[in-house]
Amino acid sequence: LVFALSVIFFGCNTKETKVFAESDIHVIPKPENLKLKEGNFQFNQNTVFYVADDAQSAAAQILIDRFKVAQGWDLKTVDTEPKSNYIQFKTSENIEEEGYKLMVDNDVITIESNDFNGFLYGIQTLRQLLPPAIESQTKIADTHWVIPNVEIADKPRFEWRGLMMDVSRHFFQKEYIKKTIDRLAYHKMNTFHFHLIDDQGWRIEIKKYPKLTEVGAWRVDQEDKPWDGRYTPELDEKATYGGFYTQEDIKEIVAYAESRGVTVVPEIEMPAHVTSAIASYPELSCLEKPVPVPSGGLWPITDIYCAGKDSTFEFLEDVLTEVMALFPSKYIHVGGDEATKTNWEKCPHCKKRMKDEQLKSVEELQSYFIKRMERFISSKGRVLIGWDEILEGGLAPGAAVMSWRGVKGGLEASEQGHDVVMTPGTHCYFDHYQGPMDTEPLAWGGHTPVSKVYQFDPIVDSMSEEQAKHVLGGQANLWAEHITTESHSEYMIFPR
Ligand code: TNX
Repeated sequence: LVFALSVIFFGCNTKETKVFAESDIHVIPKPENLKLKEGNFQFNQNTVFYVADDAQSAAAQILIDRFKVAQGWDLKTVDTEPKSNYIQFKTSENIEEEGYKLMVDNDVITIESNDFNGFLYGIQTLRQLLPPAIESQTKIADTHWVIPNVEIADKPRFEWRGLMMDVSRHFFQKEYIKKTIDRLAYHKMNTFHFHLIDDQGWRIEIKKYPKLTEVGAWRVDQEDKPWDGRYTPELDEKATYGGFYTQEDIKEIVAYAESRGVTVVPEIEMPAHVTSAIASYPELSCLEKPVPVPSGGLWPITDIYCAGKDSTFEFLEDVLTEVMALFPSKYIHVGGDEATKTNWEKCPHCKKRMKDEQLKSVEELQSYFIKRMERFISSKGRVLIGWDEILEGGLAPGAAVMSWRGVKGGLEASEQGHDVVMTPGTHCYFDHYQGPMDTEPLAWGGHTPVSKVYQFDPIVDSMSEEQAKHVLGGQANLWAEHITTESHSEYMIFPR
């Protein structure tokens, strides 16, 4: 009987009246202003999205797609105003970048914004107000798609809200990258930092240098055993672990991210963390000796790009030219971290470079390296960003800094007038433990529970107002030396 009645109930699409309390609302991150009102809005198969342009219908599409999968409905967009039961979009010049206003009433929902991300975030808030079943990957029966009447006004505090994923130490499939980007957008994050290169694997197809992925993308699978620091070239033919993204894959990922208001910032590491490149083209290093792509992730590895040979810079400019054609992002990340410079001290090419350029130390040689790349990147209208080591020995004025060794680098960079993204290891490293070590999967070390992450503020107390203006925002980093599966990655990223 209950079954029969519910069939009739749903079949007739009766309006559900539900009384909501504030504690029923779980929008993450918490909106700046939220007012719960009386009444509610119920979605049904006749609900339509009233849109005026492509940006609005692209935002609507995100929720239309969810209703399709979770309920089997084909909700429509329309361009004339319906009488009732619709979501309308209004362009409002008074709303700040990426901000939005959401008004939910009994018969109509209004999303106001001045840009695509704002409309999208209004939609993401609806997605979060709906019952969790809206996230289902299969068709769900018996759900009342009812949400409370609310008034929400929200805008981001920072323009850079990022997550970095290291796809070198662990190769993540394209579909998983897209899924992660969708979840970033769900949480109104807008930047995906793609750590494509590291010692343990080169992960992006470069047409001019095919060996980067023929050789550099593959290694012996020893993820369970950290690398012992010895090169064992005889293992090369067993190098079957790895993978890479073709240029078509990259285009697909970038387009998918764009449809979700997420910018993909590529990272092409230099001058260190590049054994995978040296394994492919040994002439890139000072030693010019063949090496295999190492497993595990123990640092330090001392073989890095030669800073003396012009051919190194030609190679990097060629690589970056292909990379910039694929990624429209304003920022291009060049790594710059943890460069052991012992080879540079002995290399005749590097010594000559230091003499010719009147450089007094290998730190100044690294600064020369990064400044030279900065000239190239800025000549293409992009902005160089790198890990805080790029400050050592001086940095080109236009470059931006990612502060990872605590907030020190960020303080120094912002003092010097550089823009900064804060990602201190203490709060933003999701390769750290989040609970008692004896109950957790192997992690890099450190203890970074969700409560600590929640205390993270990209603006440091001791900053002047001028410095604070240079803080673009914050970012979480998932380094993957110890990550072996997608579900393990999920566990480390969420809920932090
Ligand atoms: C340092 S953070 C690195 C990474 C490691 C990470 C492990 C940074 C710029 N470099 O290569 O994966 O520590 O936590």
